[in-house]
Amino acid sequence: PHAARRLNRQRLRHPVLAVAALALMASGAHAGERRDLPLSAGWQFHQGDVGGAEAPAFNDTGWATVGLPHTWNHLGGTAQRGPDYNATRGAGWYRLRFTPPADYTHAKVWLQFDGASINTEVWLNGRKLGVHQGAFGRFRFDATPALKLGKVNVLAVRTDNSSPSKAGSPTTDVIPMSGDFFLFGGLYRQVSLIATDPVHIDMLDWGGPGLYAHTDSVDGHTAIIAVTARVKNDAAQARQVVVKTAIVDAQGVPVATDSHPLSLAAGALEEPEQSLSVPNPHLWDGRTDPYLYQVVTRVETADGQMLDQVTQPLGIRSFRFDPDQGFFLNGRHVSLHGVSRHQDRPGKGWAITPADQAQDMDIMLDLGINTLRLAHYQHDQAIYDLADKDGVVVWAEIPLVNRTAPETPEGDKGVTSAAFADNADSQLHELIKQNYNHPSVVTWSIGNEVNLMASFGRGVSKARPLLTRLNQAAYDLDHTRPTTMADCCEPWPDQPKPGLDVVAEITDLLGYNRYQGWYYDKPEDLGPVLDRLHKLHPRLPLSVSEYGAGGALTQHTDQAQAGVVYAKGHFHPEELESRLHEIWWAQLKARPYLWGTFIWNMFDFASDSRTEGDMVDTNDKGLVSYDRTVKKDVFFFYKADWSDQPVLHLNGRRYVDRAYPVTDVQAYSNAATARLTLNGRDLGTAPCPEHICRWPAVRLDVGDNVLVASADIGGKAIGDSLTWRFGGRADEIRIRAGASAGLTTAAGARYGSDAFVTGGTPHDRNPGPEFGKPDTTPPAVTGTPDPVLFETYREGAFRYHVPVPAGRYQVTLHFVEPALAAGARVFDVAANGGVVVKRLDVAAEAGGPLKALDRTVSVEVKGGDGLELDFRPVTGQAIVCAIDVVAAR
Ligand code: GCB
Repeated sequence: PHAARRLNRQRLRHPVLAVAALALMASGAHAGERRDLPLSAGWQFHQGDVGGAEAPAFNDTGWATVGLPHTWNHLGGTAQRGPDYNATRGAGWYRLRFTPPADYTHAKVWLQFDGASINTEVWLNGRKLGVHQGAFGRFRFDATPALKLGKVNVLAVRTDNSSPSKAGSPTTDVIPMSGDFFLFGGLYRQVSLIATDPVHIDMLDWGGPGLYAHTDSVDGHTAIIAVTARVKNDAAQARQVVVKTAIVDAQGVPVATDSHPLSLAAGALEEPEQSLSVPNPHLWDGRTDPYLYQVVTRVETADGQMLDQVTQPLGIRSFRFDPDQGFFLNGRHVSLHGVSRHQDRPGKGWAITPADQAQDMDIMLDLGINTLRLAHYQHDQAIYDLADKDGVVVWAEIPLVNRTAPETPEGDKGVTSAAFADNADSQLHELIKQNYNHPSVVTWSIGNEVNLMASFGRGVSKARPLLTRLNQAAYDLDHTRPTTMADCCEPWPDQPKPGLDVVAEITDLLGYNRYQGWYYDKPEDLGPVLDRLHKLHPRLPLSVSEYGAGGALTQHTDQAQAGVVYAKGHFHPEELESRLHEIWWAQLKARPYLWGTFIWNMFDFASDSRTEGDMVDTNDKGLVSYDRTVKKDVFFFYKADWSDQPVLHLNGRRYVDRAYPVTDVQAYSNAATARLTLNGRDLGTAPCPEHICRWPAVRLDVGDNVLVASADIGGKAIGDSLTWRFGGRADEIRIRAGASAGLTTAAGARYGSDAFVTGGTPHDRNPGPEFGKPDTTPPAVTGTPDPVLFETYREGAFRYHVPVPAGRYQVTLHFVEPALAAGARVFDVAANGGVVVKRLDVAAEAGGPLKALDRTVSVEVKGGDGLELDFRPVTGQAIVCAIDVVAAR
């Protein structure tokens, strides 16, 4: 018997054989298998509106021929803006001629759209099948009455992604109203024609599979699986059927079966519930062991003829969330760390392929995530399938973003229209029904930053009634998963914000989107802020649903790792993104009460409201570039912590042309120590605490600098290398005080960004256009050919330790008084202890504010300790805009 069973297993190893496994249960032959005809190729497309295109005879010969997935929008990832995106939001028409097989006789035929954006109207042979509102859910129409078998049919589809604020737009009540992401238009997922028997598992259940399974209970010996099939009889006569369900293991072997006779009146829908007991269940255990069963339900005639069959994934697992201890999977604590992801790519927009989905998942797994927030809407089934298969725990959500009321004057007062609320509810139904069976999904999110507008002082948030309705709907649809949402703006008890709802404690769990040190506060504030929120809501399991910083591949700053970190407008140096994450992650990791943390964002993504970093229409907070080709340095910081692969990555590989002859060198690694050489010279072995290896104050050669790092991880040698260039001189250092970016003057002098400094505070009179803030132009400084050099300054009591070799130097200090009158600011400057500038009053000497003033002194630097410039206030605060230290020649 043993051998026989083995043979049986081998024969059944192929998943397709799961079908055969079920056939073993059946007493006779079967006929009615579903037929699925993809409608991907040969569509005619017209961008814009056109009258009468739904009519079969309409002449579309001038239209473009396209295949699915398709969108007409192409946005983001470019340095220059293309055609105004608003012009490309509107209608797009698609027409397809196709011939369904003549042998679909007695069948029901359904048109399935896996997702179309945003408002979709569908006609078949001139007959309107329906409208779907919402860009993300799958939807189906009954095509049977309009379909002509064996003949040419004409399918016409009008999609419309007009902004909801446009007069007459069909999207005025369709969520989302707004958000920091672009809503691409069109048939951006697949369309297919599915034929079933008149007696079938329901096709019109919010786009869902019609078959729903969950684990009722599980212990070491047995799992009880509850399976509900919605069985529909669209035939004109009553039918006697048998609903047969099997749970099939990963080898294709049925491990539990159940048979349920059912009487179906004509037109009836029945929902028999079956309870199956799986002995010795093999658990779905996250990334450790994402074991999957399948639920196969088949409807048969009383004499064993198959009428319909549906297969769904099943992962047997239990999980819970604890407000103090975080997340538990199958009774074991798992600290969930991961990312959020958007579904777009350059050139393709949302019209991405299964290969793109798989590549995204591969990159995320390589990073080492064990959780994924699929923001801010329902993604394609492919990615939930991959999460099941790879054991990634998923936060799934609906696109209720920023606003819980329509974009109308009424909506600005927080008044939600019935249509708006119903649409949010429909999209929640679609999300839950369509993703119910994915073991990866552990929570349904009903909203994101719903009181952001009110926190900006724009409109009023009265989110509670709608959120309460959605929360209840989620429970009614699925009692097995808790609800959650992502909050931006909860005010402190001591800082009330009038007109702003506190939405915490509506849902079972909560996520906070936190940008301490990016949009507000300081990066070190993140942990204390979370502790306050945890104290405020002691029974509420909390996560950080977003944290992140922009990182541009072509923008760089010096010495961010030494503590000079601040962002300026659209200037998003990659080094700053890395540094902020180092500070944030140390704090998040130290807070075990958080059930999960989600970096915003895995990939750069399109957002028409943004210009930042080096790109327009792009949010550059990705760990990976929009086109997926570049992993930013910070990717390797997390990979070193999260993945079990050996990591050694030298940072700054895109900052090739260096401003300073002396710089810290840093690598991310999960080795204990790493060794560094520069042009073959040994720079020593550095420890790598918290996965950061650092070689401070490395002196570069003039010309090329080949840096090679090496380490040993578990007996395996690992290495990384990069080449920097230093085109300046070893005995010349020019520092732009207070600035995050370097600068080259009109005369060609190269300044690095602020560095080598302790104390004081950086200031920028021209912070540049910032997200959500008006652009500013500072008043110009006179008396200099380089006014930009005088836009930034450092102020306070501070010291620069300039690493120049011994010798005589000309030290030029550049000053401007930004605002104060003569007498208000007086200070000394000492060089290596001796006062070289005494009682300087910039306003008095320059003749008033905003007038440039230079002071040059000659200083002898002895020994190897470099030059220390000490700015000592006498009255008010000291100040400096730039410092040149140039060897006297
Ligand atoms: C948020 C939003 C997200 C934005 C992100 C950002 O809080 O939820 O949609 O993209 O901030 O980058 O500002």
